[in-house]
Amino acid sequence: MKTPLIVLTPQNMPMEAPFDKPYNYSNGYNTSAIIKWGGMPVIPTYLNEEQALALMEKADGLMMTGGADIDPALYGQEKMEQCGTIEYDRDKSDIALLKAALALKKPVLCICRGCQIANVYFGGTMYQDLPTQAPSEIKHSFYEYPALTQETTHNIKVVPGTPLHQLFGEEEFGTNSLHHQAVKDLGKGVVPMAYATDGILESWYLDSDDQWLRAYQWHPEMMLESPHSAVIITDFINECKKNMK
Ligand SMILES: [Mn+2]
Repeated sequence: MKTPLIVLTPQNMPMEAPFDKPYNYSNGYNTSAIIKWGGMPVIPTYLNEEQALALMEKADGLMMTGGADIDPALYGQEKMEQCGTIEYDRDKSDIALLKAALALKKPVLCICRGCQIANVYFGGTMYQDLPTQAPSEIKHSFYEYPALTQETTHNIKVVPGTPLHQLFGEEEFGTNSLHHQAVKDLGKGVVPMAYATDGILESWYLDSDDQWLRAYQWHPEMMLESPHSAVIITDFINECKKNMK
């Protein structure tokens, strides 16, 4: 059976002496979800463009994972006080991996921060902080454990005719929600697939005939028992398998 190699955008954890090189890691939900639904996760360190291209040549797909806020300078804004800590090296590495995947036409699954940085890469902008810039009755930053892994926080409305709608045939379903930022202006080719009931973008896909890219603001990989997660992540893994030699 074919098992596609899926590169996960990594995080680096700074360490102190004597282990003074950073640890390279990814959240265990990312690796568990990829393994559960038939892929082989690969976690690199931060990569420059040349290294990212060399790695993606050997891989079958890219998963842009969750994490810290994105540098607002990347979408032409000053950093607000409510914006979180920026991991500049991670921004550079994430963009290098995304560029490489796009150059090689490898399928890309974007989760949370991944959904945001890919939109910024295509020229879009962000709400730096939803509570101050787009107040709503929905609590998008619902981090309560263990609820976040299995329970739904808010509903999303699926845009008819989009790939997400075709996957389920449902117009509305519940998701978890672990974000205080969100997509504001759409980048070039970014097509909405779902909105939260307060109008915040929760999913989009790239308008392209030859590039598969799906983005989700929620965390399907954390909802390991959810039938929706099974379908969303299997959809990505199946796309990666199609491109295997
Ligand atoms: Mn949300």
